[in-house]
Amino acid sequence: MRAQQVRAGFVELYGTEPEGVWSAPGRVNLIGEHTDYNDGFVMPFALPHTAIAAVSRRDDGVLRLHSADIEDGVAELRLDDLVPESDRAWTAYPAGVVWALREAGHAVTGADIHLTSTVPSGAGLSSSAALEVVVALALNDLYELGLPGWQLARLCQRAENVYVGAPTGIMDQTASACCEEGHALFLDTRDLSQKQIPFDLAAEGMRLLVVDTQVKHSHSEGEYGKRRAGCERGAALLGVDALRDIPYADLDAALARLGDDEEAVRLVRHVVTEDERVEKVVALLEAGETRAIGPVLVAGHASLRDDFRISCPELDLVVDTAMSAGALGSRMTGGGFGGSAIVLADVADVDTITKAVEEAFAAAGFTAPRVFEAVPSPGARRLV
Ligand code: GAF
Repeated sequence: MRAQQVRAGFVELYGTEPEGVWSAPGRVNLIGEHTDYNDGFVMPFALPHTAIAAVSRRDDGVLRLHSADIEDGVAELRLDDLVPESDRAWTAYPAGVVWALREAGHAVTGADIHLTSTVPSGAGLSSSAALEVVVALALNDLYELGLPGWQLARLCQRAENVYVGAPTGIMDQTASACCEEGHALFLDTRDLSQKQIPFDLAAEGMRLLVVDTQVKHSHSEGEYGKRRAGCERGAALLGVDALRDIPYADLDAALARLGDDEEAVRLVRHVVTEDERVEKVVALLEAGETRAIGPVLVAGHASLRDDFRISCPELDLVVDTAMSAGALGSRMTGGGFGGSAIVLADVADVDTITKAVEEAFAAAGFTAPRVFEAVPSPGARRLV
């Protein structure tokens, strides 16, 4: 249905049928936060919310972009004029992907693109990665580049890091490109090796809720970059390439070596324990002990709040309220400083927990949160 609407929108705008229609999802991260730029482990799954793009090739070096979600005309850009960090609008994401493909030597000669997205923006659910990946997949298919999902993810990350100017890791793009329906993706961000872990909560009488606090965040602002630089500094102090290289068993010794460098101690402790938590969650899910991941999620939140210091009052309120109202587990998800939290709960407790969170937000004078159920959905694919 949405695919047909986007196709019709393309015809209205550009006067011809698109060559195809593609979709790419946003994601929610179950566990493994701020580990991806430390070469560590993550475990996202795809949301049913997607970016959908109708696309055709051009051969005249022109890129035309239009979003059904934004009141604006068609942006027309010359490929030879694409310059990193020159665009602060949404168009930087698709244009950055075209730039990254060409920079990597792929003969992309232009495109007409019309898109729309249901991934909430600024909610920590990877709306930018969905935009990037849908365009990358469409051009990969149309220009017959033959790039696998993980390689498209790398190019999209380069678009975001260099063209957009946001120093993010590889998790979101890989999730959007590679996740599978009914599964969470256990990803080693060092070599991008992947394992699809069956994650069917409905079959076990549980639900995973996403609570969008409506506190908007942006990765091109300073705090994300500061954490990343702090982690790199910690790795350098410990003489390793990345914090991934500190085994959990050696954590105490590593922290002792950092002495009274409180900042480095906190960042290193979060990353090393978070990698351990991802491995723990994988082991529990593979053993069929889904309910037991709850306390691991809560421990992850405490680490992000107290050591990494990227939570905010709204996220903490979701976690505290949900746990008091009977949730099995809860934590902030994504980059932090706002965005969303997840709540794992038995079906029977979902309404009580949702109501408790909504009432707690109202009592605190916060903007009402948006609560929805997250079902592990398909990764990027061609629709038409
Ligand atoms: C954001 C980034 F884009 C990811 O790369 C990752 O670092 C995440 O924050 C934190 O885990 O979504």
